[in-house]
Amino acid sequence: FGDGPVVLPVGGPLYLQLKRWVEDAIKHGHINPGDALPSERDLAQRADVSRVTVRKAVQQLVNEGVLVQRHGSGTFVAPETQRVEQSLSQLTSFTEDMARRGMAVRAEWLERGLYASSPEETIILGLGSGERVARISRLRLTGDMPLAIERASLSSAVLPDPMAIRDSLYKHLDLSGARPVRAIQRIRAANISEDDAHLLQVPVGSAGLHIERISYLSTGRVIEFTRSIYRGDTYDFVAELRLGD
Ligand code: 16G
Repeated sequence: FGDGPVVLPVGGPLYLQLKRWVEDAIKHGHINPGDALPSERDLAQRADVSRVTVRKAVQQLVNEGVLVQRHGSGTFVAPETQRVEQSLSQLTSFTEDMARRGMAVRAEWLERGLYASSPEETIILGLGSGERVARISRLRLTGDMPLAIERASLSSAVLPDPMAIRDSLYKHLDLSGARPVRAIQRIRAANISEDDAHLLQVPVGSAGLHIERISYLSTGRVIEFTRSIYRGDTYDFVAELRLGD
């Protein structure tokens, strides 16, 4: 951001002028993804505006995802996100997909245990009366970057001890001879809700992909019902199409 005076573009309220100045500096490559923003006091002095004006401009840019705030270390130009290509033609797990790309995976557990099932889970998973459901919800990350939130439900008959899963659900199922062999996946556009946006570190209401996967064992039994929110700024889902008969 240099250290000279900040010359604001003219027109409109001061905070919008400052906001535009920051946007232009990024657009013209004067500042780069990952660069730190000068302190509020410094910017206010250099642009000859109040700190309240700086705070308002910065807040809007944070809400729009142009800047990111990290507790204790300041405000930065948002890093450019690398997009991930995900094939839609193969039944793979998140861990396998990331390993193939050489990306490190990590999970933060949001929920894990056995619960009384909801009517929807009972129907989709074909649960017997009184049969409990195993729920595992995770924030899935590569390094520090959150990619998706996955909320999976499975019958407690196939997953009696959800606490025993170490990292990969499919690996765990594989070891117990219950790896799904087929799945139906439905993808829909969604605006990311406030709670999920917070976890995914994206602005509230930004574009996401809502994905529902119902997967089956070779016996035809439904084994998994998972609802996920993937970041729209990160994922491309790709399928190969062939001319039909
Ligand atoms: C994928 C699946 C999810 C499955 C998970 C298992 C989608 C949208 N979702 O992320 O349904 O539960 O893989 O991954 O593709 P894991 O074996 O790494 O836990």
